Amino acid sequence: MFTRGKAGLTIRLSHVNAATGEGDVLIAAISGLRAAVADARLPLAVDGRDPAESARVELLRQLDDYVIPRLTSMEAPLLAVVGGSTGAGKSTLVNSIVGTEVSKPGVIRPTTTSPVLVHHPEDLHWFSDTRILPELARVTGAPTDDPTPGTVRLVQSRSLPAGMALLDAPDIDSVVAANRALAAQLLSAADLWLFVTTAARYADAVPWDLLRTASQRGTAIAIVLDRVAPESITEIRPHLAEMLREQGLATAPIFTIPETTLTPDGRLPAEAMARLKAWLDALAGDARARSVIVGQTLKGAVESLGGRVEELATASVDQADAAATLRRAATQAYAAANEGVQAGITDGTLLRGEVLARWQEFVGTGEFFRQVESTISRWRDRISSAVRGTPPPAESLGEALQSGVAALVRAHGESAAIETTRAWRRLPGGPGLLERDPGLAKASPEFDDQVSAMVRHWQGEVLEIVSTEGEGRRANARLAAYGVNGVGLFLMLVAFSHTAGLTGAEVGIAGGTSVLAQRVLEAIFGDQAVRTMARRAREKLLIHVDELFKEEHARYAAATAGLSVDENQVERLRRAAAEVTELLR
Ligand SMILES: Nc1nc2c(ncn2[C@@H]2O[C@H](COP(=O)(O)OP(=O)(O)OP(=O)(O)O)[C@@H](O)[C@H]2O)c(=O)[nH]1
Ligand SMILES: [Mg+2]
Repeated sequence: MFTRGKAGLTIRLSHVNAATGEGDVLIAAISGLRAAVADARLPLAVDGRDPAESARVELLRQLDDYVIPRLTSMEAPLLAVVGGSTGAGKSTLVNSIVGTEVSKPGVIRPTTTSPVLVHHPEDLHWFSDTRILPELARVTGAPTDDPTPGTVRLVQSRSLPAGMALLDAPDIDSVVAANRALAAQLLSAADLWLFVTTAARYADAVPWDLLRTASQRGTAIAIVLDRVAPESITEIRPHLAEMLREQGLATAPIFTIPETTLTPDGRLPAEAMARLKAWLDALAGDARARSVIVGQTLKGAVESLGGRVEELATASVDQADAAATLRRAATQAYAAANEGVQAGITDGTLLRGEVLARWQEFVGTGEFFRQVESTISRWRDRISSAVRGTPPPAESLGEALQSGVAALVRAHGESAAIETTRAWRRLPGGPGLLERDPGLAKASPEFDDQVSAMVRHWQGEVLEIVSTEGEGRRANARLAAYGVNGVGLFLMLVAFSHTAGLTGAEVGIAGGTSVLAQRVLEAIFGDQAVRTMARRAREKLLIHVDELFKEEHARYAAATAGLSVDENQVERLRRAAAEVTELLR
């Protein structure tokens, strides 16, 4: 359907739906592109996201409103959309061309809020269904003063030929945002823009932004310079022509309509719009000329797809990068938490404070330390009685260890959440995610309980290590004497006891603690076995901590993944665009 000729690319309109299937291939490729664009998500509020999202929506609309319907029905009438600033006289112009009041002109700005599409009665079927502008409901009948948002009014008129329709659009630079958006949508659905501006407004910025875009997309444009005082025509027209040239629109015809008194029924006198009318009549009477215009605009729109989709792909890359950076921040925070716990259980921290106090209670006074070497039986008795549960110290020591370990894990879990939040506040897209899920600012509500349960479970495992190691050994008898629970506590202490990090008197006492506990264990199991058991106890704890942190960490990964920023989005967009551009070669 696109062939390379002397004049570069031309569209052979008649072949689009021909049996060759050439057109169908392009339609299929563009439909694939549409799906990729529709599925694309830009959920993270990073720089440039908002314009990229607007461009995505606009692209999707143009595909639905224009490119796909036009490709699938090249024989549909040419749609000329009359656009421009409010009060430029668009509705007046449309009424004047048609010869009846099809659209209400007005003094209150903006007047036209929903579009009016004028067509020949024979062309009704082209516009009554949702082939183009599927989002707008069709209404018919005489124009009313009541606003009818979300509709397009269909008006039949025999003053237009079959094969050409005219649409009166709301203003493009409206104070009403919905009007503006609708006008832009309508213009991107046009085969031809009839751009109405006035002597007073022709240099305004908004229309030129739109004209520039249209120029880049190769849209067919004709300019109507309305309401020019006859004496300034010679000044304004060349200036406007120069501006058009600068924007690559040198070929756009300019129709000047001098300021006149309107006829009593509000229409432009015939002589004022004679040139425009003649041009439109010529177009209306010449199916080939119309198809050239349709072909030009369609070709421009199709050729613009590659670049526009690439912009969306680039914005998607930014999204993926931002999501990866956010995820990395969480990963780092939880890695630090794991390291923190690991350091905390080996640097002796756990043997401070409460644990130390309970240990002292457990083993009694300094006398105990002095006597222990020689009177092992005495202190064995002491421990066995403690383990049988009557005196509280063993339990208290177990609890102190439990809450010490739990506090350590909690502190690092909490600070990983806080650290991740702090990082996310500064990172692109992060604040939005935190707003959406305020729970991310802290550890999960279940975390506290999970930590307690995990530590209890681990203490059970330590007892298992002790009883497994004791099985079938001579040690078994001694183990029975001290009790598995008591020996388990000793093992926990040894697992946590390194003097690094302790200061002053604590070193002596904690050092003594571990030495004493270690001696007892070695007496039961032998020194090599004690080292292995202590390592296994530590490892098991660290594995459980890691599992818990993984769950905590997963919330942040889920927050970024839950946005459905699909990893393949970039590739899918680029592949779909490449399929279309391939066909244009
Ligand atoms: N004297 C004179 N008045 C005009 C001319 N064109 C439009 N008007 C008046 O200017 C006002 C605005 O004209 P409309 O046709 O409603 O303008 P519009 O561009 O459709 O405006 P919106 O629908 O708000 O975008 C109306 O009161 C018209 O009667 C003209 O060429 N000469
Ligand atoms: Mg109007």
